[in-house]
Amino acid sequence: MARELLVLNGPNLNLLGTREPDVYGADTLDDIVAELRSLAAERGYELRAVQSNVEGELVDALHAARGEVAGVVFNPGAYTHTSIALRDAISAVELPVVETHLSNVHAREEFRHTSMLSAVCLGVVGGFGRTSYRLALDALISHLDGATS
Ligand code: CA2
Repeated sequence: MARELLVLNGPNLNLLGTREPDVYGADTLDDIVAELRSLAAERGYELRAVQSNVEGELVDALHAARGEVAGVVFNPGAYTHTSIALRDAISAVELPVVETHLSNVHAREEFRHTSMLSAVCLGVVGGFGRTSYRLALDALISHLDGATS
């Protein structure tokens, strides 16, 4: 298996850094991906990054990742709370996926408290802004490299 990882982002995350900085921070998605790329490189992994506002394109990106990458850091955006299609895709591709959120969804509206995806993910990280992505990447690589702590 290639030492490559996918960072996948869902709807509206292309707007990061341009609106609602109080909720989602001031960094752009490009800033976040650039930092993750360099952290991944330090640990011997290449990163590919995909963002889409279209549910089916996120499904396609997961399918395309199968056999090509070792794992996925995935912020599914609002599809977290609604998408059985993404849940089925995550199950189907049999890749370790870390569900990742900038905000603490449990401290927000009730409709954000449910995730369709968490049960088929390796784990969930949220509430730490861009640090959530760093923590998710670290956890994914530690899992892949067989770290025990
Ligand atoms: O906290 C997260 O990362 C979320 O996945 C973000 C989603 C939200 O629907 C989830 O409940 C939690 C929303 C992403 C919207 O991104 C924006 C970025 C900048 C400006 C406006 C929206």
